[in-house]
Amino acid sequence: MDLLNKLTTDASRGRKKFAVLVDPDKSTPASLKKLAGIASKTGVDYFFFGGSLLMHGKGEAQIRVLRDHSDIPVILFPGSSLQVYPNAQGILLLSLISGRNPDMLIGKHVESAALLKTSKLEILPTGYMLIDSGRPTSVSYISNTQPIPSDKPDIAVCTAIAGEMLGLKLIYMDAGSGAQNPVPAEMIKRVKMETTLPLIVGGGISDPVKAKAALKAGADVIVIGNAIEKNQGLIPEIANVVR
Ligand code: 1GP
Repeated sequence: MDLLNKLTTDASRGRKKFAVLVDPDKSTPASLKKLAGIASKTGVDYFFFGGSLLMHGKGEAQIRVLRDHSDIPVILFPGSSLQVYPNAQGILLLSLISGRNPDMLIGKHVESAALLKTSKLEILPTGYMLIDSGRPTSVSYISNTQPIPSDKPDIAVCTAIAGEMLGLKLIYMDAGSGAQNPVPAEMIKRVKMETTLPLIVGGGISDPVKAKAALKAGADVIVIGNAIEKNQGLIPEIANVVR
């Protein structure tokens, strides 16, 4: 089954999923090999691969390490159109619908469209929503967009509904990497209630309690990066919560 079908079927059946975010700039071949081993044993569902910056050109080699040492699908979560690596299985084609920067809504997509079309990457059209997390994050700075205020669930709901009506297939609510506060449970709950798309939630989920809160509120997939970079021992604990 392809990635999008599986994500959609699993979400409709209430099967929660766990994605580990791999930031290429913070990874080495040795750390990725170790990560792939732990993640395979503990039942991580996806690797999301990407970051706000790109300090080197080793992405393709890094993905090869992950794929050589695990069967977990690698899905690109690109911080820019420079981060399109053909040896991943899929790509979150992000339209930053919480912002009003035309480049992030459609411009970058036009630039990469021909390349993506000829690649073997599965395209996962994603409505990407940044949620305020209490302080500026790299992604709001780099994307030159304002996040949705965390106490405005109505704005989040209407943004997600608009994304669904435009034909996007996934919604990703992100407080940003290393966020001070994760996306509020109330906001997750409202967006889940008012839309039918699989809901990905990430940013600032740093322990099993926060993971459980996001899942219970309605997240179908939780994404964790920072906390796992600091402590890979967290993976089995989070995997338990997800199961
Ligand atoms: C950020 O959702 C991801 O885009 C993950 O965030 O690094 O805070 O876990 P963290």
